[in-house]
Amino acid sequence: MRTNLSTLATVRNLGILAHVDAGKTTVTERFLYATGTTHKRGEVHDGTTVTDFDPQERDRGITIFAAAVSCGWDGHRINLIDTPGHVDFADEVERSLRVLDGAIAVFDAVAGVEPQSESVWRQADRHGVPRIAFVNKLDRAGADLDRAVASIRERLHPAPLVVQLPIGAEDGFTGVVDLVRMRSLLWDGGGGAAVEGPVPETLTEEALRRRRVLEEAVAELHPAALEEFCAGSALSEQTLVAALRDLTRTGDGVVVLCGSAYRNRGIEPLLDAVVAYLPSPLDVPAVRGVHGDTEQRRSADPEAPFAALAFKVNAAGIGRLTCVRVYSGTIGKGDTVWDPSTGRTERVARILRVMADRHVQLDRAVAGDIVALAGLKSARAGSTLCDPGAPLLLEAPVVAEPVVSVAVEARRSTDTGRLASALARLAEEDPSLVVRTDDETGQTVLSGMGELHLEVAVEKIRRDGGPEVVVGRPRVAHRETVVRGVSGLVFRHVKQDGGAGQFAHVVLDVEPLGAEAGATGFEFRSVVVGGRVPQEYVRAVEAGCRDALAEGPLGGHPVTGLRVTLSDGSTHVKDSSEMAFRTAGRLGLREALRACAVALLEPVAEVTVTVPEDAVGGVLGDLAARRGRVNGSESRNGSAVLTATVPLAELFGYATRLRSRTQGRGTFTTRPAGYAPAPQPAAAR
Ligand SMILES: Nc1nc2c(ncn2[C@@H]2O[C@H](COP(=O)(O)OP(=O)(O)OP(=O)(O)O)[C@@H](O)[C@H]2O)c(=O)[nH]1
Ligand SMILES: [Mg+2]
Repeated sequence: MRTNLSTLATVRNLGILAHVDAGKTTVTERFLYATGTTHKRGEVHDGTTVTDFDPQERDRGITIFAAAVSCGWDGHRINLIDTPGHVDFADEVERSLRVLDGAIAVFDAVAGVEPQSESVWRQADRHGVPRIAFVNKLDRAGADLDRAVASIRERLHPAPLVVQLPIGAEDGFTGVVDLVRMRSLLWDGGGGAAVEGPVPETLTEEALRRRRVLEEAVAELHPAALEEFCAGSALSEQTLVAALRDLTRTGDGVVVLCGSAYRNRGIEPLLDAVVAYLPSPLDVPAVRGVHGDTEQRRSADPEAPFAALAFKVNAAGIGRLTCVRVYSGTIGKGDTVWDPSTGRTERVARILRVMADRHVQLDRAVAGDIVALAGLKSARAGSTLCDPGAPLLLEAPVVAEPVVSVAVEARRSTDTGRLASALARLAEEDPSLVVRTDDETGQTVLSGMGELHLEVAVEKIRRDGGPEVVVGRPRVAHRETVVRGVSGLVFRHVKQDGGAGQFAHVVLDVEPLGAEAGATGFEFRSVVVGGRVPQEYVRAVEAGCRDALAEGPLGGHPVTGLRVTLSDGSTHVKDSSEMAFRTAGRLGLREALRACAVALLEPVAEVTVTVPEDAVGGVLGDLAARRGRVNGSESRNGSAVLTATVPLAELFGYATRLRSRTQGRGTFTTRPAGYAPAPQPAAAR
């Protein structure tokens, strides 16, 4: 059976992105209900949603693991990834974005753009993922669509294109006017389907005015629309829809819809907008991969050789499932696939489509689809799977570097082996978790993106029937940086005592990368003249320098924020080799760093605290005690919103502290804000 391309045009792979608690999981749940995929509406607070299926997600009421589900709407297949909003799980979002063609960004109509909405928005920008916006929770007291849209315009995108006008507000929010079709949609209290009708008379004038605003905004951005607008000073529905689709796909505009997922209002038009505006796999650029030194592009063609990217592995539960996005070709049950990073061939035992709580077995999956494969033993999140006859390596998602670590140990020494395998399984499912053994103490150290991330990981071991674990105090990952460099450091690596010798001579300059300590990254350049050091040896010196960055002179922390210049060097006719120059680079930079002034850096976070006005004083005092620097405060609906930069090391336990200080009325969110100089006492911790 051939899949023709028109079938692919009806596929939408999309993610739901937002700040914590904006309502992503609730939107997902309502999509499944509206499309008839489920027959009961699950609730986050009851622990009954489809995508928050993990017991910890149900207990904590938050999404931890991105979950893919599939549903059908208006002749289209929608593969949907519900992502976590908490910053500790940003890596799940990153991997999901890598395989998505489009996204819905969800906003809380009271809070507008929140810190993590901004972070995920930038993440989606980096991946070039087209988006539409859904302003949720219009039923809440204090909800305000216009204000939320203003915050989108101010902080995320200059051209939000609002295509609906709410009918009623807060508790009385009952429907929307569709400004594209100029019809009203009303929902009853029972969660039934939308009832369509004419625009209510009381809203006609306002709806016409807003339609006009929309037309003008679209005409300004879209040449064909502008032409029609200039000719007749209006836009037809057809032109408007086509232009909105184009603007969404180019990212020049963002369609904004609104509703209340909880009350099941605004869901069908959101599904319609997904179908109308977000791209199909055919509309996105061909994926890039490499084979050897050659770059290849594969478009979403079912007839091309098979290539897919694994973005998630679920190792626990019934059998190991690998979630993949198929980029090209077709895969059938029983086929073998090749993983170029391990060089292994594996057999696909089953292909599954995840439909809410049940799995539908498929005989095959084609380019553009997102499915789960059973039977793969070694593929990991980030692995490429391809046709053994047409090898290709797709670019793997970037894994964030862990910033927090804890020492873990089995309570009973007889459980050490079991703990090791439980940890290995965790790291396999979540590439942002790193397990290593501390060279000095011999302890097993688990590192991740934050306190919650590690807490969830350790709890998962227990829940999966693993051994009892003793967990040490969390520690942050320090870095070292150069504050004053050296120039003209001469290093000779010479071993010429008989047999094959080694000779490499390098002269290195080291300087800080940024004006302020806290700049991260590493730059390397060579200014050697006259070919005194051949290109391949220059590359070897760079590789050696990178090796040396792993351990700084202060406390063996990774070194960042420096530029190394190879200014001179020489070779020996017989005894020079890439290996010798790599060694010279490593040992030379190590020596140079000892001669530099080096400072310790610690990770810092930008913290946004929302508290009742009467608690501000205490919260500010507490932030100061935590070495926090307050950057701003504003008041929003009777609450104070404080932003501060605080060292991550001082944030351990902050959630509990804030809760008790504010009788549970305070909330806070964090996002990574790079590194800052650490004071000496912190260095000693
Ligand atoms: N009033 C109101 N509450 C809502 C609405 N949508 C969701 N909620 C509630 O807001 C809370 C958070 O909703 P979730 O759907 O879990 O939010 P989320 O974005 O998935 O959260 P994370 O996955 O933890 O980032 C839950 O208690 C929901 O019931 C809405 O439209 N109106
Ligand atoms: Mg969620």
